[in-house]
Amino acid sequence: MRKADISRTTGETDINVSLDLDGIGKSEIATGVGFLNHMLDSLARHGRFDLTVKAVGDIDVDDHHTTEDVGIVLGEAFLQALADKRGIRRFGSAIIPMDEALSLVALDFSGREYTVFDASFNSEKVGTFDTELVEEFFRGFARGSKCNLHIRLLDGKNSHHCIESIFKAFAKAAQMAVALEDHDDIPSTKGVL
Ligand SMILES: [Mn+2]
Repeated sequence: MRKADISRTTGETDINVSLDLDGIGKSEIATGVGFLNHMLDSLARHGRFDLTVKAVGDIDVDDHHTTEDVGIVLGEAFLQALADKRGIRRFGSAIIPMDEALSLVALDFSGREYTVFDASFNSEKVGTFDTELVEEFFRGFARGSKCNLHIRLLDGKNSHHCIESIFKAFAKAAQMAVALEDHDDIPSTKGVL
């Protein structure tokens, strides 16, 4: 069963994540940050992960700690659910449009954190959400999951579309990378990931 349940409490946030990599895309998301809820719902749906995220953070300050920490804990859930990564495809990538926006995401559950984030947005906010937090979320995910994550916004105008295309591309890339192949090996020449 490729599942994980992780709870993490700090002085800034209290986060619970349940993840089933072999789910059907159902989600229960309550982070207190509306746009982040919308993106995590999209991630579960398009990656076909079953995902529960409950977060209580210091959103009276701003959405920074909650967004970053949800990224970290979600990453930790992927790491735990993948266990020794036996049989997985390991690499995944997707180029996904949303109207005029177009995003590329490539990732490798390599066991080593590295993030390249090449996207800038035309507006500082979507709703009440600061668009600069998208990068914080994905840097957190790479840290928690120990993955190599490349994100490029190739085109786009509307910030909501741009960010949503990134999350959808991330969902499809992650779905591809965690997929089980027809072998029982750990996909590394080192024999460990
Ligand atoms: Mn939307």
